Formats: sequence, structure tokens, C-alpha cells
Amino acid sequence: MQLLLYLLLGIACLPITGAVPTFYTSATCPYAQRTSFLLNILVVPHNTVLIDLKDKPASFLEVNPHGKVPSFKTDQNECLYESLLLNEYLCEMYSSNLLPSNPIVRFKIRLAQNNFETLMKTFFKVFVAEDGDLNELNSSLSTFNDSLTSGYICGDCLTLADVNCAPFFHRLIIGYKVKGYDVLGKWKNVKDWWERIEETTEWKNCRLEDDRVEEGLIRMKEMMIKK
Ligand SMILES: N[C@@H](CCC(=O)N[C@@H](CS)C(=O)NCC(=O)O)C(=O)O
Repeated sequence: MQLLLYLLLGIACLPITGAVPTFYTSATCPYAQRTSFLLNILVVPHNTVLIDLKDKPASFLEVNPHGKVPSFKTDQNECLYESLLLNEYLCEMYSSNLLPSNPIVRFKIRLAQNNFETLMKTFFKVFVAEDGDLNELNSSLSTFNDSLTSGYICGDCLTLADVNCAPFFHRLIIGYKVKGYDVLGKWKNVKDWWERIEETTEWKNCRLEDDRVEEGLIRMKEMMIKK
């Protein structure tokens, strides 16, 4: 009995030798911020490596030859990337109810993300053009506002759709502000939804300062105009 106890306690004290996953991110990337937000919610033990995208280290390119963030090296040495796919993997791996197993709910989450991506494309188009037409964007935002009646993008609780859309919505709010418009003042459901996101500690812990978001948007605009 004593021997058994000793063995059990001894095993419990063995150092954990399994590798910890590594998350490759950059300071301002909204795609990587999706994954930061999710990793915070799921409390996944991991190492974080901040990549300078203008000077990518060889060690990062060895992990992901595409050189994109977010990238995630699993404890099995698999490199995963593409934020939407990576975040689905994380939800599945860590059994999160942010992506329920019900196929219809999963479909709705993916559809909402799809629609949101279309909205963001319109936003970027309007933001880059000096005389951008706001009508199309306003109509998409109105539809988005109507879809938020239950509190979150897919119903009455936070799902992966909210997590994946949040970093981009932050850019939209700031981009609108730069143009002199107040998105949150105009659409009530959107405002309430955004306040719910802003209240979460997990978002606060990966949120970028508004000034930095603005700088990033202006840089992006200059680059797009040059092209
Ligand atoms: N579709 C990708 C986009 C990721 C992406 O474009 N990340 C940018 C930073 S925001 C990047 O890594 N750029 C480096 C490069 O393209 O060389 C995703 O969803 O993860």
C-alpha cells in the first residue's frame, strides 16, 4: 500500500515533458487577434512568439513557409494557420461550446461570418475611397443591427462568430470615426453587442488601443492607394 502511494505521488510529481503549443502573432494583425481572443477565452496553455512581419525570422518561416500570422504549432508539431480554420480547430480541440456540434448552429455561425466578411469588404472599399458611398455600407450595417436582436451574432450567447468578427468590427468603428461618423450612436443593437464584447476580460486582454487601430487603418489606406 505504502509502495503504491509512493508510486502514485511520485508520478504526480514527474515534470510535464509534453511540448506546449506555440502561437505566432504580430502586434496589430486583426486575423491574429481573432486567435488571441479565443486563446484567452479557452485558457489554452501556450507560448506566444511576436513576429515582425517586415523581418520574419527563419525559425518562423520553417514552421510556416507561408509566413502568415496567426500560425499555431501544436504540441504534435503540426503547423495550423488561416484564422477561421485555426479557431475552429481550437474550439474542437478544447471542446468549446463557442462552436456547438449541432450542424445547423455551425452552419449559422459560418454564414454569419461570411455575411460579416462581405460587410467588411464594403467597409474597406468605402474607407479607402475619399468620396466613398456610405449607402451600401449603411444598409449592410442595418441588416447586421437587425440580426443582433438576441444579443449576440448567433443567438443569446457568445459564439465563435462574435470572436471572429470582433477585431474587424473594432476597425470598422474606428474607420467610421475617422470619417466623422458614430456607428454605435446610430445602431442600438450593434452598440449593445459591442458593449458586451468590450466588457469581457478576454477581449480587454488582447484589445488594441484605438489610436493604434487608427494608425493601422491609415497605413493600409496609403498602401492600397499606392497600388
Ligand atoms: N486569411 C488569413 C490572413 C492572415 C494575414 O493576411 N495575416 C497578415 C498580417 S495581418 C500576414 O501574416 N501578413 C504577412 C505576409 O503576408 O507576408 C487568415 O485569416 O489568417
